[in-house]
Amino acid sequence: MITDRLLLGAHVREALNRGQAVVALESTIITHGMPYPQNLKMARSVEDLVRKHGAVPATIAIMDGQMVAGVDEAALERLSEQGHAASKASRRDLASALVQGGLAGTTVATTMMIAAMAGIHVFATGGIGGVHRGAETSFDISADLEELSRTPVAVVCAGAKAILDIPKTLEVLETHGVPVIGWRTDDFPVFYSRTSGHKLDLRFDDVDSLADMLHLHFDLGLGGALIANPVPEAFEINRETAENWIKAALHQADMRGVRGKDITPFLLNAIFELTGGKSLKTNIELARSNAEVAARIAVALARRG
Ligand code: PSU
Ligand code: MN
Repeated sequence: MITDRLLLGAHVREALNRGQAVVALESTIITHGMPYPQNLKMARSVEDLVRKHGAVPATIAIMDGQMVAGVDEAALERLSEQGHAASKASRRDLASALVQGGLAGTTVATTMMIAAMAGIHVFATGGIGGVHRGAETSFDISADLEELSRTPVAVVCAGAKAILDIPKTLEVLETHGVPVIGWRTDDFPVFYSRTSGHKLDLRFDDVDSLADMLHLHFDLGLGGALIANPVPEAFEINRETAENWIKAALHQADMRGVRGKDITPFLLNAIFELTGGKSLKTNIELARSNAEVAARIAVALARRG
């Protein structure tokens, strides 16, 4: 039974029972996306922002044989301290991570799955996985994209890191029928930078119209949706600078032959080190901004029942 393995935090269970707004948050960003202790600080501050905007935060992780939606403060600390010593669980790893026990950070794909099982339909993250550069030979396409096509959760992100091939990522999302919605933008953002030069066909500027659209999308059984919220201007890094970081990180990965599930964490860490931590400030601020937008959407969706 799923219910034996799914544990809802008391605050999350109550909110869901009352039909209140809940926002899911992922944990691979904590275990594999940022170093300690900044990861813990980010995780707490993102939860606080969700609360401040009227929703209940549900950070999702795999802990000691259970899928937990709404981890407590002690669990946030454990996840942050373990970092890369925890495993990284995407869809294919879910059952084995549960059987193995211990801690696993959930990627966007697994966080969506667990959120949907719990009855949560809005999720905030930093950046999603996508089609990697060179995918035409490596076939490296994140399971996040397929999950978006089938699982009814709206994922608010700052686009995708330009460590990915952005046009191919957008093409795969289109093939899978995933709406990619610009939140107050016409241009797909690329994590550190507000624009990529790749235009989006869908744009929403007010939260009520977006909630109407999402409500119908879920009602029709059309799977998930991606909401792209550009990093706040004050923290933006220009595209050339970010591109130089990324090229250097990709070069390192290539030299060391990093592959598979290790590539995304490797690149994130390489960029952190290359920039002497400068990339981290932007990373944290965009996660915070996404949490705020997600909370507002969740509140509007909760009103629609
Ligand atoms: N991109 C980021 N930060 C992250 C991730 C991606 O800028 O922390 C994490 C997310 O959890 C995402 C996962 O779901 O990496 C994708 O991994 P992969 O490419 O192995 O599917
Ligand atoms: Mn991959």
